[in-house]
Amino acid sequence: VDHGVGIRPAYHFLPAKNWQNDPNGPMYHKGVYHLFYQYNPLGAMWGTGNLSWGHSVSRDLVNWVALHTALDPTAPFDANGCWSGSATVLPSGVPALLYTGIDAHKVQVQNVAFPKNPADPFLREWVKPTYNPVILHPADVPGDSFRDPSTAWIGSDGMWRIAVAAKVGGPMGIASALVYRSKELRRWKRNASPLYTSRAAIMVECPDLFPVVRPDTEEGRLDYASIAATGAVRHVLKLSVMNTTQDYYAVGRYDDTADTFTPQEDVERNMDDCRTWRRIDYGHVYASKSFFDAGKNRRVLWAWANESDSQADDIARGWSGVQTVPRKVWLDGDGKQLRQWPIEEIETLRRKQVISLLGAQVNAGGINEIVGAGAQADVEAVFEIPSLEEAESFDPIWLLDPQKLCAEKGACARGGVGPFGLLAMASSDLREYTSVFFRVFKYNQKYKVLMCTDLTRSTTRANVYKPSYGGFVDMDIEEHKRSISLRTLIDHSMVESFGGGGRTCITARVYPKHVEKSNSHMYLFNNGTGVVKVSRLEAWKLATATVNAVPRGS
Ligand code: DQQ
Repeated sequence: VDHGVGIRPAYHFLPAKNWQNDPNGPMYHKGVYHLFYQYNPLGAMWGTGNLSWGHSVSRDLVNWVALHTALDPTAPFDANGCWSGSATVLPSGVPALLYTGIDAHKVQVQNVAFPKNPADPFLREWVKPTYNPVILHPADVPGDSFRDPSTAWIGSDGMWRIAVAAKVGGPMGIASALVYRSKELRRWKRNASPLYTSRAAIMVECPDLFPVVRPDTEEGRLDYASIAATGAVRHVLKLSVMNTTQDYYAVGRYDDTADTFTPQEDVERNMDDCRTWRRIDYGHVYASKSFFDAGKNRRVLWAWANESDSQADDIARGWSGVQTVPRKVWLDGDGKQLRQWPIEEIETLRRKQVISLLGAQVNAGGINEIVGAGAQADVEAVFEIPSLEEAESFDPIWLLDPQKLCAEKGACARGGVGPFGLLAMASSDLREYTSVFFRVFKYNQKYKVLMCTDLTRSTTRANVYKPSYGGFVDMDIEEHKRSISLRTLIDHSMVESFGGGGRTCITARVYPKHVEKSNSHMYLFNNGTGVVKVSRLEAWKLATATVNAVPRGS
């Protein structure tokens, strides 16, 4: 029995086999993109340690060649695992990797590694200097809660800085992003004040600090977070919170003298509790990490999408864990939120356009097939709502939990304006489908847009996690001519959606049963009381990318 039939992604990044989790050290170096990742060479489970850094290279961020593991747990300072970390391209052009080692005593320490031969275009071999570890866990941080060094940046005094996640002050400590400073990445000194703390979060992981500018302002080279936070430049701090397994971010100001990050004020959010911040993705991703792509002067983010079926299923299939498509990220014109969009290179996989139409409509209760889109597709739709009169009224209690609201008001629950959107990975009898949709509510003389990916009908298989994911789309729908866009990338078990031009992203893993024997269908649907216009609809079948040179599982 081939357990992976129809499920293995065809253009998302995953190794040939085995377990992967966090993206590590993404970088652009002399025309080559590198992606490292948490990897278990021994099987399809996370295991009890002993993780390596898998390593692949690419010229286009779409097709990847697998190299040997870059870091393996071979030294006393990483004997029990090479955990997450980041790459920093030094001004000399030579990159360095900073990562967490689980040492021989199972204590977390920070290490550095350099390319053995910096002239090798693929940087195949990495050396770990014997002077490692470069940072030991401080006395006020438990040895199991000190990890994930960020990409280094240069402060106003010319010194390097990194952020390291830590739980400060004993077992019930305070989640902190500590800052360490160094002249040469070898001798590090901890700053007295952390970059940011959040008592409520307890422990954070994989901190990422980066500068952003609005697209309507002049773009600088946003490679280091050192760029003075003046004028159009803002900073984003992303933290992965362990106890919710979600990635949160805030736009704010990084003070490059004090090395502190202050989130911008925002009603509805408590800046001291990073679990109330905006989310990188309202679906199933974790441990995201971005890098500056000097080749195209853009910031690109990766994130890990864990499996949502059982570990036994993963082991039977022989692989587990997918990366999202690389996403370009920038600051929205509102100055408060990020926008994310699949890098343009993904469009090179668009082989066959299955539909292109303008000015269609989906009637109330209607469903229209997008013929031929299948299980490897890229769909872009712009929905226009002729009248917002029918919008249901919004209860402010829902602000706290959009996911719960999506669970209460699924695709089948008739609404006023919406639910309307897509049914993807659908079986021909519609016993299985994954719905991605919007619903518009009336709220405070304005409108509130909810986006959901509902997995409750995604598979008839047992032992699969099938929630209804949800997030609000922070946009004024009236100012946008009562229009809202949806782009969804479908890749077998990945359904990755970008709502409102990338303001709200929802990534889901799905395991439909019908794909073992038959094709998948896609539909537009509208379960509201009024007509929804589809002012633009384009869909393509996507080609299979060469990802780590393995034949597909099906
Ligand atoms: N995964 C790594 C850690 C990190 C966690 C270990 C986040 O370094 O904190 O695989 O998923």
